[in-house]
Amino acid sequence: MASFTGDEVQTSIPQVDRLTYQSVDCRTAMNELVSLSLRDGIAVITISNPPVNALSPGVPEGIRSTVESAANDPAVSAIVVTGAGRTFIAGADIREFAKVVSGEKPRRSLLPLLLEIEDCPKPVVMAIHGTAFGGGLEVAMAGHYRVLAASAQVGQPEVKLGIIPGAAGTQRLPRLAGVAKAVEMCAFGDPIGAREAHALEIADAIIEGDLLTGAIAFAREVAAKPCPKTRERQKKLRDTDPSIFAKARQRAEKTRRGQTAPLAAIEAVEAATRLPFDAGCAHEAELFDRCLYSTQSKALIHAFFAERAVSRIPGVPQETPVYEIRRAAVIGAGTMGGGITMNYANASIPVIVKEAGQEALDRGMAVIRRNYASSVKKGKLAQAEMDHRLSLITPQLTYDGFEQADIIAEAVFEGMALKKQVFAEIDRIAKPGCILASNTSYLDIDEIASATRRPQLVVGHHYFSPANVMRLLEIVRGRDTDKEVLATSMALAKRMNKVGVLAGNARGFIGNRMLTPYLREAQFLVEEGASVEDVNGALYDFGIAMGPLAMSDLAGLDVGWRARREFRHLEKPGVRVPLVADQLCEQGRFGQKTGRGWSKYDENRQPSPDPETAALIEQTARKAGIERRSIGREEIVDRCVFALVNEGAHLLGEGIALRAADIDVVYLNGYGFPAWRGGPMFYADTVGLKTVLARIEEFRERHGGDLWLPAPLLRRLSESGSSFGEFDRQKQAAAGV
Ligand code: 3H9
Repeated sequence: MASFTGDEVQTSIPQVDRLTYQSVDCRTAMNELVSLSLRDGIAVITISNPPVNALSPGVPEGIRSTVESAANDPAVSAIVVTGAGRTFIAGADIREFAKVVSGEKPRRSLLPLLLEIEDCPKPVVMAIHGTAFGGGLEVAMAGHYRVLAASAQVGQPEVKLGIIPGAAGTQRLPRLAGVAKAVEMCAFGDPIGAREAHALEIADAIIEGDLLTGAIAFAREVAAKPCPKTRERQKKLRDTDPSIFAKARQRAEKTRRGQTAPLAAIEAVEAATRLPFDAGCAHEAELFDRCLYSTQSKALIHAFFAERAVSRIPGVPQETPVYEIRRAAVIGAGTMGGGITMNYANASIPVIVKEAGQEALDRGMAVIRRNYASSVKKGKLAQAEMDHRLSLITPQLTYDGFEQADIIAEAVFEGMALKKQVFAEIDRIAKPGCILASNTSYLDIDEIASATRRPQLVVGHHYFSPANVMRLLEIVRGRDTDKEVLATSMALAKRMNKVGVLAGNARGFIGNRMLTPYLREAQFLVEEGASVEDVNGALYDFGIAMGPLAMSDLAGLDVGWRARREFRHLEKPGVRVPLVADQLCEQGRFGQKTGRGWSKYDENRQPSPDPETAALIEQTARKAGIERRSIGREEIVDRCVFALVNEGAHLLGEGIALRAADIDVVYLNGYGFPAWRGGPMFYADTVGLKTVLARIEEFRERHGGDLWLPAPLLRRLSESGSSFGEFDRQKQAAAGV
């Protein structure tokens, strides 16, 4: 047998006590991570590394030693490998990658272990429930047979972490599932369900009822049969259509713009069709290493953990009791209210949606129906599920039934007077203990709460448009908001399949407050001589889903116009403000919805340069005495992105955002910042805070101090050679979360 050299890993895996093992009927050998027991001649190997049975140090060694013991035991006729708890194996331990990249630990290959499993002379049956992801599926494919619980999922999601399968996944999967499906799974990372896995021959059987019982019965059936080795299968590799790879590359260029791992994954699967297994594995390893050491993979791994860290709030422990949300009510059936209503229905929560007039209510419900129907058409939702979700929604013009709601979500027009009026009304109707949530995107949540007698139950739930699609939910903590309300909001976000991020009560909270200087710089750049297309194009090429001016056109220029009017009194005299957006609005150019804004839009909402806007910009700039010059892409990106970073650092310093990682999660999930850059704060760390600060100082010198005042935290971290990542680590350690 090939040997697995997990040498420096100190584990407590005892060798199976042969005497005890052979002397009792229900024989069990245990260690902390992997255990072996015998059930009537079938060895059962159980991996137990909560929460997701990742292949952390000790697990591969445990599998190896238990497989070896079972293989050598004459009382064993076949082996079942299974996972304890909620899942099979969710993959390699992602935390270990950083240690490998930093040189703290050497990279250990799983390949020798997988060969040992595959070369085992007794049939090895992998019994899969929950998820067999990444290294988990790679382990599974090294077994001779795979049986799946009907609810199980399998996948190679490594590309979502900026890497590719690194333990022969790109070599074994095409041999089992066929090349086209292997390319898709390895390059795009989405999992498949048990039925599809069965149809593709990744799974040999689906077990209804108890998985382990079924797997043992299956093992008994195959005990006397040969042990088919995945690596020796050739049938599905033959006559591969070469256009599969070209098409996948095209798709990756389009849907994974800027990312290197999907292309590497395609190359690795392609290698499986050209090279013998061993050479294919060597090629995969080379590509894996290249990806692992890339900044993209560090960024995506940061994003993975950041998304999971946001729910940890100092002072709100995980065991904080939550309010039960059984019924909801939403005020407003407009763009946001409609999306929010869908979020409740999607989470199986019955919801009333109230509008002031029948026409608006009908329009809102028609949009909701259209959105669901479009998901059904795309095959993303079953018709029955659409019907069920619609049945949970009660549209109406009155407050009837509001007294039974556990949460009331307000989504009326942005304006303090109106919000306060609505909150005073719902406070009168709502039952005691009902949470009142405002979807305000800028306004002071404490002032809104002051219109009620229950400020402790008032919270901001700021969704992002389209609210039924965007994953971000900013949860805004008012001065008096109870911790139970925050814990409930976080849990609700999860139920809605969203990521909740806590924000303090500052104008625009996290996301929109940072957006203000970002959009300001985009507008200044066009006033100074860049074209609208230059600005949009530079940030699009940087990786942002949509350039800043294109995004403003999509959101509607009137939205910012309204907000500016609300806050005009806060503008400091003598400080430069963008001059063109208000004029566009005065001319009725609100962006996409009116066909004209920063750009012109055709009936399919395709943009083209608008000479009238260009003339307006030029004329306005000349009148204001702004010097026009040619501006490079680097300056465009630095001015917009470092404006985000500096504002983010202000927010961190002020405690409005808890962690730099929270800001990253906001920008990745709410504003189309490219995940492979990790978010604005992670990106700043990769550039180096000294460089970022120097650039900000340069802009300050050129454009005046008020707008480019470096955040004190940025200066402090830069001067001490630190980073936002380090700031987060120290803060988290101090808070003990
Ligand atoms: C790989 O396998 C490379 C291979 O080719 C081998 C190369 C040699 N490692 O998401 P949750 C933690 S790459 C370490 O909230 P859920 C997670 O941080 C890997 N930790 O639960 C969280 O910790 P905490 C390929 C992990 O039920 C806790 O577990 N595999 C890992 O919503 C619960 O996670 C993947 O990319 C891990 N692999 O979802 C799968 N996975 O409580 C990544 C999770 O401290 N994982 N944690 O915040 C997932 O997609 C989801 O976690 C999963 C469960 C669907 C499994």
